[in-house]
Amino acid sequence: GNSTDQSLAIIGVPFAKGQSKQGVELAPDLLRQRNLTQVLQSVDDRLVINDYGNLKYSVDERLLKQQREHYSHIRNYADFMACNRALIGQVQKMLEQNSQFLTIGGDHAIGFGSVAGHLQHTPNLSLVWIDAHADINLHNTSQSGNIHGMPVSFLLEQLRGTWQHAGLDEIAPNCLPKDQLVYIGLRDVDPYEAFIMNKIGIRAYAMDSIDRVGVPKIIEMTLDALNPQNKIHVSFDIDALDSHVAPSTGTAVRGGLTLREGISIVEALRDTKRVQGVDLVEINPKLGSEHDVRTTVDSGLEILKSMFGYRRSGAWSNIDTGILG
Ligand code: B3U
Ligand code: MN
Ligand code: MN
Repeated sequence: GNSTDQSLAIIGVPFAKGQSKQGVELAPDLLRQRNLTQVLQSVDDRLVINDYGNLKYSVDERLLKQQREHYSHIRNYADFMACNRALIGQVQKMLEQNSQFLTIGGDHAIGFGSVAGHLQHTPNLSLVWIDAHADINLHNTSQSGNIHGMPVSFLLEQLRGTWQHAGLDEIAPNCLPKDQLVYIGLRDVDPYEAFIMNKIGIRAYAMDSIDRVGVPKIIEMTLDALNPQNKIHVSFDIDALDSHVAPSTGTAVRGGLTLREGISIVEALRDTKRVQGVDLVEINPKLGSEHDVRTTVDSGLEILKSMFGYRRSGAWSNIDTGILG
């Protein structure tokens, strides 16, 4: 389409090697089965939606060598890098052809490639990471060895030096300054992660601050912190939501955002008209009962609807207003 058209690119990334539970790779196709495109289309009938299918990648000898020599203590480093390298290219291509993109995981390891690809296209970017977890471990602080707990450390200017053998300056030279990152929803942060965040001064609205001041104030502080000239990337881990509304996920944590709080937050971000990239990750259709899976997917779809234009108060911008005579 031409440049005045609003168009949304969708890419599925069925990557599950950032953690140890099978099933999270099934989410992109399950969301499609649940009519993702039609659901988003029903929210905004002027939006052109282009589904690019599921990402493919291949691991090469160079990455296997990096893994053997430097990162053998974390699981699946070579697969992680190969997948994210492909995703970085894919996101840039999608943004050349569309005004917005949506990445569907897969686990949150793909947050690296999705945001890094976005940064290569749009260097002046702000990132809102909505998650129960901070995902900011370094290769030498992670207790689990799971790389879905590390993607943010690959993105931040102040931390990428800790990945000195990963060739980040080649695959993703543009990185994120720490003052353009805001976390929302945290409630399961490792001690080393808390230390790192505190040390470099990262803005994080954990569940206790949400309890103290409420979601509207958290939204206000988030928007105040982000450069108003920047586009926004929203990386939404479904486990940010309370485990009652999102039970089918690898590391469900109780005491999370209600669905309404999640919707409020993404509505406010959407209303800035600056959201250019979105991730929805960590839905695992193999965990829990059939009812749990349905509940989780329904919650994910509600979040995406609000992200891409649904108004709970009703929309009347595109109707025949002559009806009342
Ligand atoms: N911080 C822990 C746990 C974790 C991170 N992300 C999820 N779980 N989903 C880790 O493994 O790094
Ligand atoms: Mn996460
Ligand atoms: Mn999480």
